[in-house]
Amino acid sequence: MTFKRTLVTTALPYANGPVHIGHLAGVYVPADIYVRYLRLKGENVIHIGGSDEHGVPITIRAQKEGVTPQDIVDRYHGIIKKSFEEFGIDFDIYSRTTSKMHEKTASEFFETLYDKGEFITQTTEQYYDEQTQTFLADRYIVGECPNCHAQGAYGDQCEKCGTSLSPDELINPHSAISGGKLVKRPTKHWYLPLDKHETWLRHWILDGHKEWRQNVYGQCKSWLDLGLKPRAVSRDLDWGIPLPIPDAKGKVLYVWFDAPIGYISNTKELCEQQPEKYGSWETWWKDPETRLIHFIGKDNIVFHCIVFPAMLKADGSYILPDNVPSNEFLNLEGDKISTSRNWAVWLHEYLQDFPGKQDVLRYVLTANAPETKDNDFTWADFQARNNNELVAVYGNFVNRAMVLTHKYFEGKVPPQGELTEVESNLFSEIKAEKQQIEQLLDNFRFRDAQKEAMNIARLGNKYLADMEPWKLAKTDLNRTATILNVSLQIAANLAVVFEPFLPFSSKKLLQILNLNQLHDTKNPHSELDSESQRKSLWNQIGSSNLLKEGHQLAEPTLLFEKITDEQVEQQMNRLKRIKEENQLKAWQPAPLKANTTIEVFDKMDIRVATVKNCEKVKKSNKLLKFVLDDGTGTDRVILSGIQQSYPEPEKLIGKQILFIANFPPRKMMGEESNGMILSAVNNDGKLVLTTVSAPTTNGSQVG
Ligand code: B3M
Ligand code: ZN
Repeated sequence: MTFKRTLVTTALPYANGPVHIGHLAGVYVPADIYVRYLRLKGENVIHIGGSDEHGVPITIRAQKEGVTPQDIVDRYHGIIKKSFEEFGIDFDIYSRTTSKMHEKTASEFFETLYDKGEFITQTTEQYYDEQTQTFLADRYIVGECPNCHAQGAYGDQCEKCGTSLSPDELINPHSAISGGKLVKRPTKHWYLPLDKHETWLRHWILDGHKEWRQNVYGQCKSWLDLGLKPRAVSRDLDWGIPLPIPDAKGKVLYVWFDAPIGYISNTKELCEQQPEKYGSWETWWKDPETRLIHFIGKDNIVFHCIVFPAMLKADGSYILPDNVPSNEFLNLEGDKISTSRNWAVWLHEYLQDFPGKQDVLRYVLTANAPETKDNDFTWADFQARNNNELVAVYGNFVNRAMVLTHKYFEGKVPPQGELTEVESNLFSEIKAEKQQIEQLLDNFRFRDAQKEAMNIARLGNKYLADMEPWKLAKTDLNRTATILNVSLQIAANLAVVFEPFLPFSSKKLLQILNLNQLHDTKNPHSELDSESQRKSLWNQIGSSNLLKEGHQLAEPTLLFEKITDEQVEQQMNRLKRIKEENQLKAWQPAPLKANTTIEVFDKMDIRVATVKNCEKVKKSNKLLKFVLDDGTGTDRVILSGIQQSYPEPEKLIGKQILFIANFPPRKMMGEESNGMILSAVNNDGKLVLTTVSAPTTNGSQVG
C-alpha cells in the first residue's frame, strides 16, 4: 500500500497541569522527529494536537483550587501550548476540546452512531451524593483502603499503597465533595458494544498489524483475549459535551469518547483556516491513501487501538490508524513521575534553569527514550550526554572545522580540490548512515536513529583527527583546503541530519555556516503543489557540495556548552527537597492497636528520671548511653538507639524523661542496659524523647 499523505496525531494532554519531561519523551519529541523527518523528505504530512479539556481530571483540579473548570483549562492550555512551542514541537495546529468546532464535531459523531443504532443502553446502580445531588465519579469517592487501611483512598486507586480499587471495595465510602454518606441510585448510560466489534478488531490487529511495536501489539492481544465488553460513552457530570439526544439530562460524553474525536475537530479547524494549503479535512480522514499515525503513551493504548477504531468503524466512513507507536514510561531518578507528588521536571521550570537548552533535553530524552521498556531520566546522565556527546563530539567537530577555516582561509570555504579515497569512503559512509537512519525512523526507532546521526559527527571528528590539518597547513595548504572543505561539508550535512532531532541547533549551525534556512519546513502540504516543487533536503545527506567554494562563514561560536557539576547539584537538591516534603505530607497516624486492659498497662513500670549524663556509645552510630537519677540513689544506665535524632547528647543533661523500669537487663555493644527510654516517632522519622510538663520528683510512677 502506498500512501499520499501522513496524518500524525499526538495524545491530547489533560489541561489540568503543566507538561513535564515524561510527556515530551513519551509522545511529543518522537512525533516531532517523525514529522520533521517527513517534511525534510518533502512528504505531505500534518501534525495535529491539542489539549484535552473535559473529564474528571479537570474538575478535580478546579475543585482543589476553588475555581471553575473553565479557569483551569484556560490557564493550563496556555501553559502547555507555550511549552510545546518553546521546545519546537512542530504542530500544524494545537487546539482544544472546548472549541465550538469540537463540540459540534463530537456531538455529530455521537448522533450519527446513535441514529445508526450503534449504541446500547444499560441502567446500573451508581454512588450518589444526596447533599450535592450528583452521581460521583470514582475519583470523588473516598474511604479506607481495604489493603493498607489508609484513610482517603480514592474509588479508583489508593495513592498510599498503589492498589487499583473500585468504589465498592472501599471501607466506609463517602463523598469527597460534601464529605457525606453515599447512597446507590440507578442511572442510565449509553454504551458502545465493543463485543460486537471484537471479530474484526482481532483480525485487523492480530493478523494485520504484526509490525506494531511489541508492547502495543501485546497489550491489544491481552485485551482481545480477555474478551471485549460494552463501554459506557456517557457520564453523569456537569463538565463536558452534553449528550445531543433527548432523555439524557445531566449527561455528558465520556471524556474518552470526545477526546480522540478532537483529532478530527482540530483537523477540520486547520483545513477551514487554510483550505488552499491543507485541502479538505475529509481527505485527511477518509481517503484510504492517507496514513494515520497516533503517537501516545502506554496508558492510552486501549483507547487508540481498540475503542477509537471501533468508533471510527461504527461510523463507517473513516480510515483506521496505520500505526500507534506508543512508548513506555519515563521515570525520574528511579521513581515514577507524579504530578501530585511534584516528582517531575516541568518544562517551563527546566527552561528557567537551562535557558536556550531545549535541544539538550530533546537529545537526552531521545537517547533514553522508553521505546521498549520503562526508562530512567537522571541528571547525571543528562550532564554526561551533553558533555561527552553534544559538546565533545558534535560541537567539537563543528568548532574545529570553523576555527581552522578562520585561521587558514579567513573564514571562507576553501577550494575542495581533488578528493582522495579517504574522502570518497567518508561520503559513502555518510550515505550508508543516511539509509540506516531512514530505516530506523520509518520504523519509529528514534533512539537508534539519533545514535546513527551522532555517528556521522564521530566520522567527522575521526577524519579531522586522522588528517591533522593543523599540522599539514605548514607544508601542504592545498590538501589542508580539501580537508577543511570536506569537514565543512560534513558540518552542513549534520545540520540537515540533526534537524528532526535538534532543530534549534541545526538553525544555529546554519547561522554559523552563514546559510539561509535550509528549507521551509511547513511547505508543501497540499497536493496542489507539484512534486517537483517539493525540495527533498533530506536526500542531500551525503552530498559533498552543500557549501560553495569562497562562501563566507560567520564567526565561530560554540554549538553546545558544558553542563557544570553545580547545575546538576542544584537539580538534585531540588529533588531532594521535594522528596522530603512528600514524606512529611504522606505521614498519617498509625492505625489504632487492638483494645487492651488496665491490667496489662499496670504491668508496665513507667517512671520519671533526670538525665545525669548522656554520651555516644563508642563505635556505635545509633546508641546513646544515658545515666539517670531514678530517685533510688543508685545511677541507672539505659542505652537507647536515638543517636541520629540527638547528635548532641550532652544537651540532654538535666532534662527529665520517662522510662520503663522493669525490663530485664540487656547487653548491647558491651554495655548493660537497664530499662527502656520512651520516645515518640515524629512525622519526619525523628525520635523525640517524652518528658513531663512540670518538674517532677525522680522515681515518680506514671499511670
Ligand atoms: N488526555 C490522557 C492522557 O493525557 C488523555 C489522552 C487523550 S488522547 C485522545 O494521558
Ligand atoms: Zn492502600
